[in-house]
Amino acid sequence: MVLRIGVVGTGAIGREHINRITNKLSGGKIVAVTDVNKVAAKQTVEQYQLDAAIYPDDTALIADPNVDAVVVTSWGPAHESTVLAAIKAGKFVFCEKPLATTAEGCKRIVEAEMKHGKKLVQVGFMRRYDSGYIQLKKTIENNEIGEPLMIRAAHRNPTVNENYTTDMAVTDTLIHEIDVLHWLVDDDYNSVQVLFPRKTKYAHSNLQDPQLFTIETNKGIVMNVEVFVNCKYGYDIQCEVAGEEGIAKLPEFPSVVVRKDEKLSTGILNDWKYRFMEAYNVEIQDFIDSVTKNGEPQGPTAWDGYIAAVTSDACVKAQVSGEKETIALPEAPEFYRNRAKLSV
Ligand code: NAI
Ligand code: ISE
Repeated sequence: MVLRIGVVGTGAIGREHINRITNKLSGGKIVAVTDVNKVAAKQTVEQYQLDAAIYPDDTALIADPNVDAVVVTSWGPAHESTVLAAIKAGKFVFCEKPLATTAEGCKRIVEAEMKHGKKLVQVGFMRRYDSGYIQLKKTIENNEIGEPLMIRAAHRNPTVNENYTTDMAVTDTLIHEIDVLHWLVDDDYNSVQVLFPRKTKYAHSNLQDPQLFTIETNKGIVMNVEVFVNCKYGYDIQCEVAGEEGIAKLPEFPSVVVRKDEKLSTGILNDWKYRFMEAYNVEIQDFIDSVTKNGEPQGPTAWDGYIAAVTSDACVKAQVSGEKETIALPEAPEFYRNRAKLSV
């Protein structure tokens, strides 16, 4: 069976996903697209030579009986209404982060999905599909470093545009660590505090950059996460877990090592697209396969999207207050318990 997919939002990552579904993966076909920017939608259909309908909006796309699943790659504030409409129509949804921009919005999605009675939604937390994070998780689960005590992580982008504000360090960037770090150590967060080091001269006036988040878990693991989005030198994702018996580190992205002119050098990527290319491929293939074979996606759930949003709200509150803020996570309903079963 081929999964017939409609894409809402044909911007940067929308096109990336369209390209991978059309030219790299199997079992999925783009049959419809829409974008508030009509020119972008038309250009995308032409660029990838798609045999796909172009709809004026998400409502019309979701109503198309040829659309089995919806990929939501529009701007964050537009996600909630599209996901809710897709659930109402009983269609599968792959939604890029954030699931919704507020915890209340995510909760509405969770409630709609539970009311529907079957899991339909997968959230684009692709790091759970990255081979480096998977190896790191296995190392921890196999007890190779003993009980995890501390994590040091960094999320660095070379630069961001003028629209990127201080809170987006949480809602747009840290959100990936928020999801992946608790998954890594199988624990829940309970507090967060934020420090603003000296501001880089490369950050524009609306942005405090870099930022340091100290997040604590129920078991007492302390996570120190740096977000630095004008680091200049490249796109760099770091994660080191210190345990009672040893230290485990996320592998570096492989790159040729050159010995030349009395120097040992290796490249660093400059874009998320390349760093997580394989993870996005595995993630979307898993969505297609699990939906077509098992009738429900098995990746990160709407509940994962919701608890990430609750955590993200606490982080933004801590940015403003400068205090240690509580992260009060609700208990997962039966519907979502053990629901994200990744087969990778
Ligand atoms: P973008 O700005 O390049 O593309 C977004 C597109 O959505 C634009 O073409 C815009 O016209 C369209 N759009 C906005 N509202 C719409 C609506 N109501 N209906 C239809 N189309 C609409 O943004 P980008 O970088 O592609 O990001 C899209 C989403 O993907 C964001 O939520 C972002 O956070 C997420 N993202 C996730 C990444 C990941 O690593 N998982 C990486 C980059 C983006
Ligand atoms: C972007 O939206 C993403 O989701 C990337 O994965 C992340 O690294 C980047 O910081 C965000 O702006």
